[in-house]
Formats: sequence, C-alpha cells, structure tokens
Amino acid sequence: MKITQVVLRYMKLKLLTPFVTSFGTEYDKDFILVEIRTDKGITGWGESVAMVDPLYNEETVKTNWHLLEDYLIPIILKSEIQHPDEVSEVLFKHIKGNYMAKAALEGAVWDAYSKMNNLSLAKALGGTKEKIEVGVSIGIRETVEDTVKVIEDRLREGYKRFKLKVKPGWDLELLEGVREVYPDIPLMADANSAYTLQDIEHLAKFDRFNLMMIEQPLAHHDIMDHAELQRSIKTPICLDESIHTYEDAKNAIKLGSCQIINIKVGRVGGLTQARKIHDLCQANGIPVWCGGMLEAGIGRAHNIAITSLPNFRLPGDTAGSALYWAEDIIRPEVIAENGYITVPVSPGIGYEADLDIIEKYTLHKKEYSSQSIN
Ligand code: OSB
Ligand code: MG
Repeated sequence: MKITQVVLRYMKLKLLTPFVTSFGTEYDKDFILVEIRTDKGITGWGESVAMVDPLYNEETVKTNWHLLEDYLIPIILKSEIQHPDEVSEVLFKHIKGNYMAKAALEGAVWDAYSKMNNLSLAKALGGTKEKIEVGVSIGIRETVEDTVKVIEDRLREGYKRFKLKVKPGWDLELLEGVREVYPDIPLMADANSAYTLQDIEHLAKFDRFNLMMIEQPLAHHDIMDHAELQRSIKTPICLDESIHTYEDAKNAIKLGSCQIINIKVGRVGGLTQARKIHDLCQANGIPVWCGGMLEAGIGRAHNIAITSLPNFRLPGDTAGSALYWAEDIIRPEVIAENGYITVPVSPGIGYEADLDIIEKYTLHKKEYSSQSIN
C-alpha cells in the first residue's frame, strides 16, 4: 500500500464542561485530524492528542503540525507499506520523540490497513473483547459537594470507575468527603505529577481511602522516586506521564515503580507501540487500562479498538462522546451503556467520519501529496 495524500486539519471543539487538573484548565479542545488516502482509494483517519499548551507533556498542537508537515508526512509519502508496524518502525528510526505526532499518522495508517483487509481495527490489533468496560475522569470542581453530584450522575449512567483529579490542597478532604457518601465505589486519584518525594507522609494518608490506585503522583519523567514512594505506601501506583516507551515500561516494572500502567496510544507513539507495552505488561502480570486525552471521535475510536486487547483489565477513561461534546465528529457517536462500549465490528475504526461536522469545526487545513514532496 502506498499513501498518496495526507490532509491535516486544525480542529477546535468546545468542551461541554471545562476540564480542570493540577496543571490547568481546558475550555476547548484544539487538535489535529489526520486523513490519509491510499493508492487503492482507501481513506484512513488519525487524531493527535497533543494539547494546545505543553502542560501534560512537552508536545503541543503546533509542534505536532511541524513534525507532521516537515518530517513525518514526507517519510510516509515515500514509503511502500505492507503493514502498519513498518510505519512505526520507519517513523521511530530517525525521528526522536514527538510520539503524539507519530501516533496520529500511524493511527490513520492502521485504520486504512484494516479497512483494506476488511477487518475491524480491534481485530487487526488482535483484540478479543466484544465490549469494553469504561470509567470517567472527573476534573477538579469548586467543592466536594459538586464532585459528589457529578459522581452521582455518572453512577446513574452506569460508569464503572471514578477517577478524581487531585493536587496539593485538594486531596484528602475531597477523598474523605466522597468516601463518606460512597464508601465502596471503585475510586482512584490522578495527580498529574503534582507531588514530590517530600510529600511521602502526606501521600501515605491516601491509603485509608481504599483507592484502586493513585495515578502519576510524582514528576512526569520519573521512575526512581515512584519506586521509593511505592515502597512506602499501600495504594498501588499507576504510571501515566512517565511511560513513553517499551523500555520505560520495562524499567518501571523492574524497579517496582508501579503496579499498574495507563497506556495512552498518543503518549507512546501509536498503536504498534501500545500493543508492545500491553504484551510486556501482560507477560509481567501488570494490568493496564486505556487513558484518555479528551479525544474527539476519531481518537476515541482508536482507544476503543486497543482496549479490546485482553490485558486491558481495568476500566479506562474512554467515556461516551456525550460527556464531552455537543456533537462529535463521528457517526454514530460513542455510546457507553451501563459503563460498557460495544467494540465495532465493521472495517477500520468502525465509525464514519462526519465530513460536514468536521468542516464546521476546522479552523484551517492543508493537503500534502507525493507530487508536492521531493
Ligand atoms: O492525566 O489522564 C490524564 C486529560 C488530559 C490530559 C491528561 C489526562 C486527562 C484525563 C482525561 O484524565 C481523560 C478523558 O476523559 O479523556
Ligand atoms: Mg493521568
């Protein structure tokens, strides 16, 4: 298969609810959509999860555009591809880092590849589940009462796990208040690297809340301090930001830096890498779950497909479209019913990109083809 054309679109969607974390507040979702066309006339879709500011990791929408336009697209337009694993290989061979940019393009190739072979993306990846279990990530609210009300709504909708964003000054009191109302719900906390080892004694106090895990308490590149912290607390640590590569996962497991890993397709550079990390964790008895980056429909569909692999044993952050957007860019939108999403069986990502809606939220777009590259 040869990729003959790539279209990049700069998209902007309004979040129904501003998303507040220890690193900042998101009101809108700016992102890049990647559309590829192959010589066989097949279209594939990918979505970059890089955010507008480098607050979660170092990548941004602009750095992703730059990487795609100046490096990744020229490489891909020159390549003959038998399998998407080769895309991952060629993009990783010379270009360092910039995993979210790589993942956006590689994801589009996976979609096209599975459509060409008349397979669902889930099947093409080796997925085994017919439906996936999902939870919600709840941003920081004004009060504990507000948070309890959000949990109440999400519980009624059937979501299976409740993740609360925490930060210094917004943690013990919150968890205490929530546990008073809901002593038994599957609850966890995500700090997005807001603490340091100086906070060991403070973080040990989380143990009394019977959390499923605490996600990324310490620095975004660290695995050493997390190992020390894990030795001092009972709550299982789950790493998010710190795991960029297969080697990171291997080292974190070896050091005992975590007991659970959150796999984000974008953060690790694509589906091929995500699957490798999944397999490594499976072989080492480390459960994984699929993280979210407030994806629009295309990214969400990729998350659903990877979550169908067997070692995604804990509910992920891939909630239904209705929690994020007035209208999503795919048809149908993603529906979570009683905390389950049915894994599509139709070819590729299994959702239609809605071109009218995509047009409506496109700020600008640019096309690249083999002719325009030399
Ligand atoms: O740390 O998991 C995170 C969103 C943006 C950046 C980082 C994170 C998140 C989420 C939201 O927690 C998950 C989602 O609902 O997509
Ligand atoms: Mg996280």
